[in-house]
Amino acid sequence: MAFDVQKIRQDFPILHRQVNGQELVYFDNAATAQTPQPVIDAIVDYYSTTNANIHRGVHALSQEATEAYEAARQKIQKHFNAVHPYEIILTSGTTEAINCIASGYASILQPGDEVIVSAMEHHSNIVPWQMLCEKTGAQLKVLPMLQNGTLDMEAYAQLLNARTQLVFVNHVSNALGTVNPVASIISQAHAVGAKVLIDGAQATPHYKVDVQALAADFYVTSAHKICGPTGVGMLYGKAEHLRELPPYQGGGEMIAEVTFEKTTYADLPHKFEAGTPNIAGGIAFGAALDYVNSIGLEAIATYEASLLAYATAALEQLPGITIYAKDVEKVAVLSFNIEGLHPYDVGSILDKMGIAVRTGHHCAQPIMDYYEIPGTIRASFSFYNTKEEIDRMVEALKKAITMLQ
Ligand code: C6P
Repeated sequence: MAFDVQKIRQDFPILHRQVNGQELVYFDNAATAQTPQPVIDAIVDYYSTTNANIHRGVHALSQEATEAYEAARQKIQKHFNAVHPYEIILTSGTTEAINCIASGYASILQPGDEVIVSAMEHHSNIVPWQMLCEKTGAQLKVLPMLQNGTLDMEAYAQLLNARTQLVFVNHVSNALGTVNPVASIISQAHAVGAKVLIDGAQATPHYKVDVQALAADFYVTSAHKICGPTGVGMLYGKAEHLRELPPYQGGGEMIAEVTFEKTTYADLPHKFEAGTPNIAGGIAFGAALDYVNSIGLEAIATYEASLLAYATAALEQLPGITIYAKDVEKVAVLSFNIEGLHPYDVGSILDKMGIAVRTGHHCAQPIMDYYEIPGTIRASFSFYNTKEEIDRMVEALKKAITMLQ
């Protein structure tokens, strides 16, 4: 079936609104993707017909809500090919998923242990590990990046040793769009007995990820990057690793038995899911995966690659442009600067013309430090964007250059 972008756009109500008197061009998909009608319907439907607390009630609503929530967990499990549904912990997002693992290893790591974090991470995949190292006395080693926006895999091989306990790398860089060789990163880490957490926040909107094929120990993402709602995400962990870790938070539903002398914890996944979760969010996360699967992630990747090629060729014609990580394997993210112009000023002018891009360090300051720049302009595309919208951005950039230079 041909990829019909105009038909797909009909599913996204927000794409038909105006911003600053112009039809919206939404190129900030790496920050959060837009929400299609079936996902909005799933949320409205849940609150209209089913709203109740889960895992707690004997009454019909509670049981229906529990079934819908657990069905969503199973959809997520199948989508990412986890072995068991209980290997999927529903969190508030990528950030909480990473913090959950970092908090767990605080009681496992010892002084002298080493952990490796890549130079290309979002702050969410840096700061929790720094905090972990401060608590445990473990040492944080940085896997460096190269000028072309890829990771220095020779340096990685040198960094790995018998003291390495954990490695943290994103599957795709949010600031550059680079696709990292995570299967090789994982297998090399396993060869020295280290475990790997992959931050998949920017990969999962574009690729079908198979956690078993990757042999990932932990894989995390946020629903809102994949057309789902904000405030819900996934922590996948191999059951044996999750069982080894202590709970992240204490509270209702994560216990087996509570007395003042001793509390015992519930089995997976509940051990890591204290308190009332984002029930509607979890159900809508499942609906979002159904939605992207109904289009097909392969078809999405092919279409987005054509947008990236088109936009790269068009932007290259602009005077004074620098595109970061240009000739490497990438998702549809263009991070660039225009000589003499501050990214913020360019972003503000684009906004006046109804075009949403992100500017700044993109919560990945070490990348900006590496390139010695204050930030970039980032246009991140999704499968509902069009070449005509890219033309509009290019025209707007030409105007910005004239106005600001
Ligand atoms: N990046 C961006 O504009 P949360 O906020 O928990 O849903 O996701 C955090 C996060 C972690 N890792 C990566 C690779 C990410 O891209 C993000 C979110 C957005 O790039 C917002 S800062």
